[in-house]
Amino acid sequence: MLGAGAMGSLFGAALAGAGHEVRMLCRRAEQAQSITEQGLAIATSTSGLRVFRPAATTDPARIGVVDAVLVCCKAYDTSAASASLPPLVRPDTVVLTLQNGLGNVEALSERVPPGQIVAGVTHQGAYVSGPGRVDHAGCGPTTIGELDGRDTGRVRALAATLTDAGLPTEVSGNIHGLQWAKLLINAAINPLTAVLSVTNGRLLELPDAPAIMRRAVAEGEAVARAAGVGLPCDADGIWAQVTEAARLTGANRSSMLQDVLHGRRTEIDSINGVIVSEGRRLRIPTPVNETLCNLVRCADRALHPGCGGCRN
Ligand code: KPL
Repeated sequence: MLGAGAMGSLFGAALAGAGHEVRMLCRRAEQAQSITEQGLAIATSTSGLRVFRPAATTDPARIGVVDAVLVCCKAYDTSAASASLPPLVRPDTVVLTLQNGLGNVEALSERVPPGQIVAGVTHQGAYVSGPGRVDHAGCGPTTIGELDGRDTGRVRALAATLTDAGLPTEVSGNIHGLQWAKLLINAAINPLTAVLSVTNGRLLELPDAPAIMRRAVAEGEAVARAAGVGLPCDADGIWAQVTEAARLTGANRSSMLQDVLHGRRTEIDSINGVIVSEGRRLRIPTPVNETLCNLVRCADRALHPGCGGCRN
């Protein structure tokens, strides 16, 4: 697992629980030490608190080559994190990105041949609720696929492995379209939850919030279509996916809300920021997404005034 945040911990713990040899590659030594000594505690409403014990280190050379690398770090860290890949990868290692936002495949391609990269989107909801503890707040589906849309044995095997580990995963021949669809879901949910400090489910109950979300999605959809992206459905279908994602992960604090609360840099540039920059390139107006970007930066600065631009 490249990245031991909420999502990396959830996937790593599930795979370890299913009997796979899992190695968590952490950025910080204290994090690796905590996982090694205390394990990863995953809390769910159905099974309570369970502790899993994957191995953890900060040194990729101590892991050596692996069958698959699951990349779960923040989008803005992908380039730096991909420097850890060479000791882990042999010619048949699959590198699966499950990250939010766009640009991750390109960043990973700096270190790994694109033919070894597989992309995925996950609608799992999880957040770090304490040191070494993750709350699994919503079990949405995960979809993975080859970048060129081929149906391959390796992608089917990976999907089966994740499904067997309790992370329901399907295969798609249009993963780029699904990445954009997920980007639109994140563009609708993440910035508003971060600015309003509410869970994903609460967002839909607030007056005006759904209308803002719908406009953010409509702008993103126009940009995606102008860029020639094969979105899996029309605007109503995408909106249905947004509400479904908010419902399935209703108790979850979005990753962007967690980032703002913990004073971490957010992924706003890789989500709404991509809609704005692609919109500029294609001459499609994106005022709502631009405002959401501005608001997230304001919320971040308001909550952490001392940090003088160290994050966004
Ligand atoms: O991907 C997510 C995120 O928080 O980044 C959603 C689907 C909104 C779940 O919280």
